[in-house]
Amino acid sequence: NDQVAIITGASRGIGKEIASKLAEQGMKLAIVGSSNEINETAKELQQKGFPDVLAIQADISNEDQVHSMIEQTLQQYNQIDLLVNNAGLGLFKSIEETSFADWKRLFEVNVQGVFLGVKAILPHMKERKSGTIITIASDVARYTIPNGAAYTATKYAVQGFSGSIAQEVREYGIRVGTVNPGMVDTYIAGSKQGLAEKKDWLQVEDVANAVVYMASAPKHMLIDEIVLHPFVQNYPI
Ligand code: NJP
Repeated sequence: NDQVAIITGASRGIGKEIASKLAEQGMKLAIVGSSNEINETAKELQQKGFPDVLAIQADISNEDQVHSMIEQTLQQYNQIDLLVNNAGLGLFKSIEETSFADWKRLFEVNVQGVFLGVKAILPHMKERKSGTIITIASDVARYTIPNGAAYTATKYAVQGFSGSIAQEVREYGIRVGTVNPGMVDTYIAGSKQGLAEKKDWLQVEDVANAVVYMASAPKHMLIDEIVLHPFVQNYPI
């Protein structure tokens, strides 16, 4: 398996586990995060026995940095087979507590970041007539939650974006899908991974396994959406 994957937001949480599971499949990796933590995560993965891990410190809401992230990966590996748009911010506040700055930052990272990544990678995938793009959206992209209006709006946005481009690029052999988890035990919105009260939530490997399943589907098969919840999650539809 000489395939190459870029995973955004891979310094911790779901993205880090996706990186680990894809490496176990034999994929070469470029892992992206906006802080220096990404370099530590790359070292950890290398120490686990995966030498082909390129750490890229980039903010996915910045167009130049996203271009550079794709270029650095191509320089290192010459090809990119899979883009996992995983980086995202959570915000769980009432609308009164949500500032316009909060709203804008959430859209910059969760929506603009996905747009920029897809725009930057498509020329390469189109040229090769192959590639897979998986976006981690959310189960909130199918319903609504109180104290999550801005977050929910960003996830509806990427769901719509992803569905539209899936149709545009299928003629190039490019597959596009979303993985939509419910509550996952991670660091989202200032939380900590491993807290006792989250032990029955989805675990990062549950989401990573879904990504591996989607990414490794045979060429004739398109899995366009996977939705997964913890059994304990009670949600309105
Ligand atoms: O989040 P967390 P999750 N540019 O906070 C990075 C979705 N989801 O694993 O930049 C580049 O543990 C950040 O690194 P750093 C969720 O919406 C989750 O839970 O250095 N990278 C870190 O590596 C999101 O789309 C739940 O701070 C940026 C990573 O992103 C995805 O799952 C439920 C960045 C975030 O790690 C992963 O979230 C659901 C930027 N501008 C959907 N900003 C859930 N946890 O319950 C942040 O339905 N990062």
